[in-house]
Amino acid sequence: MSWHLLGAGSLGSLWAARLSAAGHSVELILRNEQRLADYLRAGGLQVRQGEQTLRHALPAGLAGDPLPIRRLLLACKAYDAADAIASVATRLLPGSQVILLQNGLGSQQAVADLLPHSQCICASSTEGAYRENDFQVVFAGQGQTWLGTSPANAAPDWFGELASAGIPVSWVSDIDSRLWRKLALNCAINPLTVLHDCRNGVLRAHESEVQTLCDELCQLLARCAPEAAIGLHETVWQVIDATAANYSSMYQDVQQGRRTEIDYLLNHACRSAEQHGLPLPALKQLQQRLQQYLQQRGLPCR
Ligand code: NAD
Ligand code: KPL
Repeated sequence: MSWHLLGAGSLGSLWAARLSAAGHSVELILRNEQRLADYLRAGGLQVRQGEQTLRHALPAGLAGDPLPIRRLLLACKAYDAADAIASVATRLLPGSQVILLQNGLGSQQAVADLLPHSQCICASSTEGAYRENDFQVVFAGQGQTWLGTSPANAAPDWFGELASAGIPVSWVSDIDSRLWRKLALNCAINPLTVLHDCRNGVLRAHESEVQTLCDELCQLLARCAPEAAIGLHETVWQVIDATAANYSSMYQDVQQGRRTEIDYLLNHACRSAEQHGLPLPALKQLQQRLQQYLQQRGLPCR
């Protein structure tokens, strides 16, 4: 059974390369004729890990191609997910399965609403990859990816193929809770690294600010995903220490003038707090400061 990949960027290329190297058929769906021509000229996807660079000449096509899709990996940014899926919706067979690799929350529901006849599988990943050039990806950090459905279902029969292709995956029954936990970590760390213009580790110097945000995020999690609140403060500090020398993904997006995923992280947290009638002043103020900062740099604040 073949896989299709929509969103041949950092994380998606990493998945496609491993599946293909393990003998699975994978076809890329590229955005337009120009991207397809660029890809064909590049001669495939290139993935570098340490000293080793491998090229994977995977077949590629466009969203409008006629072949039906049974298994799709959606690996674009959260803000592109709904438009991307709409472009292939008519090709998805009834009962098809779609893995959603987006960080944050909100895009998964938007996609699921467009696909009433497919099964959407959400993912939360701590793997790290970045693009050096078009179709050239660096595998920068080992990690883990948790997958599951909401409401919980058994793992699909092909799930073992992912692990045997070397993708470190676990099937979980609490994917919502894991997505909320990751969202909370990202809300406690990423916006502050942007506003203080710093690496993650420097947040040790802003301890009370981080603690206040964690207090409020715990109040929000208590309403939305109570298990995700357990030990949040400790985990935030562990992540800050373990990634002290790194710049957060949001920091890197801003530095490179790229749109951030704020709408699926901090904005989503603030919207959810409002829906629950929960006043979270520090989180709200953080959102206002970050939105102002982004606006001043000509970047979208959603
Ligand atoms: P990326 O920007 O490197 O890749 C996204 C790709 O999707 C791009 O190549 C873009 O051209 C393509 N795309 C967008 N819309 C499209 C469309 N309509 N048709 C075809 N292609 C389209 O992004 P990424 O870093 O791989 O991140 C993807 C998601 O995974 C994000 O939500 C991110 O937060 C999450 N994530 C990334 C990492 C990482 O290390 N890169 C780690 C964990 C989670
Ligand atoms: O996920 C992260 C990111 O940079 O997006 C960490 C390292 C956890 C910081 O929030």
